[in-house]
Amino acid sequence: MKFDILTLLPGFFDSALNLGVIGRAVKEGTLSVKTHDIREFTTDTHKTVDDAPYGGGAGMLMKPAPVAAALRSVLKEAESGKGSEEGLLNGACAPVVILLTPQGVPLTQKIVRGLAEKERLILLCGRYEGVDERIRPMVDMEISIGDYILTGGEAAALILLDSVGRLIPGVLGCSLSSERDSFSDGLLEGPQYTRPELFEESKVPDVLLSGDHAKISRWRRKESLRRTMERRPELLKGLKPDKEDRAILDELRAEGGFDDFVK
Ligand code: 4G4
Repeated sequence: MKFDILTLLPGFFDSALNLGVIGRAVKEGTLSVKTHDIREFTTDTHKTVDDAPYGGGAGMLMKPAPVAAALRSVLKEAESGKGSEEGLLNGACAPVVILLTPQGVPLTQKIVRGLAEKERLILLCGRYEGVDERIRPMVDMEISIGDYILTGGEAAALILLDSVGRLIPGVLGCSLSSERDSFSDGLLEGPQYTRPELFEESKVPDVLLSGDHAKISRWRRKESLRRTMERRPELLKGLKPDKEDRAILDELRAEGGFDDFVK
């Protein structure tokens, strides 16, 4: 999977792309990430990337021309096949251009899964008060990482890259761990424990030490459902409970407090 990041702050990504699971995947070549400095696509002597909004008002906007030139440069390279395995003419799928913006579609694990199927993502990061409206038709999707404002799209792009990158085969050590975690089935993870067995008067639940794997699985499922009911009851709307889930949900209801959730 290849990521191209269009930004005014390429240095923003230096540490994140060299550390941890993503850093290793980049070093091994499982993920390829290239930053492109939008300022390098200016044509004036002062390398101007921002300007005041027409109609007046506070703040500045990103000028459209450097953004458009940066985008076209990356798209042209993708078409020629450089930086991807074969190039567009040899059957590769077209890169998806994504603008990170508070006005975008809210990012979910479902969207993350869809993006992980693409072979190339181009992430456009806005600064100042945002980008000129005429850039919008040049992007395929607008994505928001949540209902809050950042000083730029870079932090949002990193979150998108991290969430998509970890689903690419070979990025996580164990291929099962991305399927097993929170949201793979739309539920929250229950409590988890590691050594020691006793930590500051608090003991690991006996069932986890029992060696009875059927019992452990059922306990984990119950705690996952309990935590989801307590913290994110709206997530249970998407649950398709099997017979065992129904039995567990009945138990949780009997234990009290959750009458409103799930039929
Ligand atoms: C584009 C338009 C994304 C980019 C406006 C980006 C929050 C998110 C930006 C802006 C961002 C998000 C300056 C508001 C950069 N803030 N929630 N800031 N702003 O995904």
